[in-house]
Amino acid sequence: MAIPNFNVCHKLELLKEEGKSGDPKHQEGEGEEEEVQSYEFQEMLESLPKERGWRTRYLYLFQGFWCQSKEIQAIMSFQKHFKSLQNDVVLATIPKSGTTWLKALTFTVLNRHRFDPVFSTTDHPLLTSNPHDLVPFFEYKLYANGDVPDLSGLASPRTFATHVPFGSLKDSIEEPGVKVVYLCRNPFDTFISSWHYINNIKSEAVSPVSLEEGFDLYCRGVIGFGPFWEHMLGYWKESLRTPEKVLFLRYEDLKQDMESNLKKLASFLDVPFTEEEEQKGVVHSISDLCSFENLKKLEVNKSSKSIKNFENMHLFRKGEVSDWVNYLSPPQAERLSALVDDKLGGYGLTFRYN
Ligand code: PAP
Repeated sequence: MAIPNFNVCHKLELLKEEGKSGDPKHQEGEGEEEEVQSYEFQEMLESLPKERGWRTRYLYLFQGFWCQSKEIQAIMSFQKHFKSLQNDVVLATIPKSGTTWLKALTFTVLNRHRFDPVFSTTDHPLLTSNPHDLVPFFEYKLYANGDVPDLSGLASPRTFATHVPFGSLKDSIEEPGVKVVYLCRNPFDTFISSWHYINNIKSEAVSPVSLEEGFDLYCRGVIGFGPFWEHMLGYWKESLRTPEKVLFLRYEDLKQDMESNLKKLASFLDVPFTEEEEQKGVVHSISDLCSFENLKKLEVNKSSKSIKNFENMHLFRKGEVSDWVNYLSPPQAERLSALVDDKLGGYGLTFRYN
């Protein structure tokens, strides 16, 4: 199978409307490339509540979650133009909860008859492509920069990814048979992973976010695609309401028992492992191929960029559960713990921290 290649049909008319309504304004965006925007978009942006951003000057409260202006443009384009098809698969996460891992696993499970993970020593796409190249994000790849991609040539099941909360995704995936896999990670590790990542990738023009400042923003819900509790709850509730449509997985469970979670994933996607495959070691091979240790050491994950401006190497830091204990003070841990209990405790959404 060729690695997906997405042709751009046309630019979203919302963007880059130079000449349509006078001089277009420029996006603020400390550390980001300047981009020409329409007055309509700029006006809409200015009407939104905003807070200090983590790697751009501002985060805006859009459709009830915090995100950057470029993400808003892409999400609007996605919401307007994307048409789901039966059997589409959408991988959903809040950033730093194991997106890269989930992409690797899902791609390998769905394509295992083309690319045998048991004999994958040299020719499996994961060995030469970062998982983000194999399963594209709606908002960072397909619909980024006002692009409207031609997705008609993609083989079924088409597999996509997103960070948007369920409320902003649901209208786009109404087609029967569309499946969503959500990967959730405990908020403590997700915060620490986000804090490291953002300070690694942010441009020098943006002042670093200290641990204290980042922690306070996180606890107030101000993080990309947050508040984290609303993101998690949206998918959690939907997984309880329509378990055939939304599968809710946990990072910590994958760490502890990859094989049974891989079986759960394959069954949910209607491609369960056969007994013969299990005996042949397919499940085990997928787990090995997608492991943190294996992916981290690959050249493509050490030296390339799959998403503009983001070096792949920063996607593979430690890959552990409970690294947060090395960073958060006891009062910080207490504050976050109380917040998690308060926001999620009543819904039966619990986490393991070791
Ligand atoms: P993204 O949302 O920007 O795509 P995402 O992949 O969700 O990032 O998160 C990266 C985290 O997943 C990192 O966690 P850490 O900072 O605590 O180390 C990264 O190490 C971890 N990760 C990446 N690949 C794997 C993997 N194969 N197995 C386990 N963890 C992984």
